[in-house]
Amino acid sequence: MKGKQEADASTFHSASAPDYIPAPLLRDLQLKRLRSIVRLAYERVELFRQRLEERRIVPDDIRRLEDIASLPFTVKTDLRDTYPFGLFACPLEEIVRLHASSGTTGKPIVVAYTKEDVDVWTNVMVRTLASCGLGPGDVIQNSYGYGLFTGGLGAHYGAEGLGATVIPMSGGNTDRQIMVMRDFRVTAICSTPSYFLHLIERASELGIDMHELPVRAGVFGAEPWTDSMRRHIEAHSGIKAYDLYGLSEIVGPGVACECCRQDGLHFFEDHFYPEIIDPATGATMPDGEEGELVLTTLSKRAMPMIRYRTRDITAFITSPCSCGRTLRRMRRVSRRSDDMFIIRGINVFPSQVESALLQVEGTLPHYQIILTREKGLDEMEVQIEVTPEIFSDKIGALEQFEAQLMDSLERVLGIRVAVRLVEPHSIQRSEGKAKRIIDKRNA
Ligand code: DLL
Repeated sequence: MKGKQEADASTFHSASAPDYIPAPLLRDLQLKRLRSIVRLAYERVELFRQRLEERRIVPDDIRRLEDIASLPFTVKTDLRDTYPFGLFACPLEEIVRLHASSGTTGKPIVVAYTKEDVDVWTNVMVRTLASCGLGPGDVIQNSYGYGLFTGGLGAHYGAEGLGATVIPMSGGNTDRQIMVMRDFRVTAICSTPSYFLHLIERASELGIDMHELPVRAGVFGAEPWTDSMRRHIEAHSGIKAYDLYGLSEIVGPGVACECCRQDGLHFFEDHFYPEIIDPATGATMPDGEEGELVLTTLSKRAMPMIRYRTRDITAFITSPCSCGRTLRRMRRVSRRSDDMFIIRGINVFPSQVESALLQVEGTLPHYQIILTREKGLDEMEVQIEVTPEIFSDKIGALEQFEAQLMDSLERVLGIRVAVRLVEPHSIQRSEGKAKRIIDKRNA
């Protein structure tokens, strides 16, 4: 086992070998798998066959990887419209697991796995944890929720496959999480970044300094978070905080993950083919430019996804990574095209608010954005917790601090919005994905 900050490129598990595959071999493998998955979807999924027929395309037309651009997109409503099992490419007899994601409105989307699909998922999660410097001997506390959400079981199978010791905590019961972390000598934790923040905070209330514990790595994802949030987490816990990305429709966690360099997330490209498109036109973006991430599963049998529009906004990093992995990287997903809201004609993303707030010393990374409508006009208020020292300051000093935050927000957003300082702990903590926006406009 390594010391607290010692994960490095030399720490990787043998299952990580495909991470270093030479590019031409990877392209050959991807093309072979793409052709086979397109054929499977064409033969077994009615919606996909219809869409290819409308375009007069047959699976054999896919001869080069670039031909993927001729295939139709799949979108979230396709999953809702075919609820629950309409996009399955296998009979139920071959399906060993179902997960579902509730989303914000209406029916959940349902996803399915064959035994082989679960093996692929385990493989990418083993590689994920290995790329965060973990291996046998590590004690991994898994605080992602177990259940229909893919986080819990995804990380669980990965940790077991890696040969680490896994503690299946699930989310919630915060005091017990901290006791386990200390008493079981946990070396790594998997959770949403917002839940880990809550753990740090609660540990300190209980008189436990995370710096003193053996925990040295966190594998965080399932929600957008910024580099400022990473710095806060690392400074207040002494761990290295890695970013893990995934979504139910594609596999769950394990689509892409950071390595020891913490500079972009490597896609597990042997199983998922990424593209970046212009969300308005659907055209492929020039390499390195920001756009919507589109993913194709190259090996999933139960529910192949062809050109799935994730709504997540990112860009490819074009330079090779100094860790030696040949897998392409993307910048961290800081926002979704559909969590943007418009205030007085200006497009705002929660991640912009987060980075503007955390630039100011004395803020805590707990905030909420409240949207209201008064006399037909949209108003936005940002509530942010501040340190007890700031909060107990004189009124004049508080007003000055508020103004400082408003200035910082104005610099980033281009509009002046209301800020309300609130006491530590007044914003509700999440056990899973944090709720950043309270939209009361249509209430
Ligand atoms: O959140 C799977 C997951 C579990 C990923 C645990 C990582 C760790 P869904 O509930 O289907 O699946 O939500 C997927 O969450 O499209 C993104 O918008 C967002 N998301 C996931 N990971 C990240 C991340 C899981 N690292 C949706 N950064 C995705 C930013 C993320 N957003």
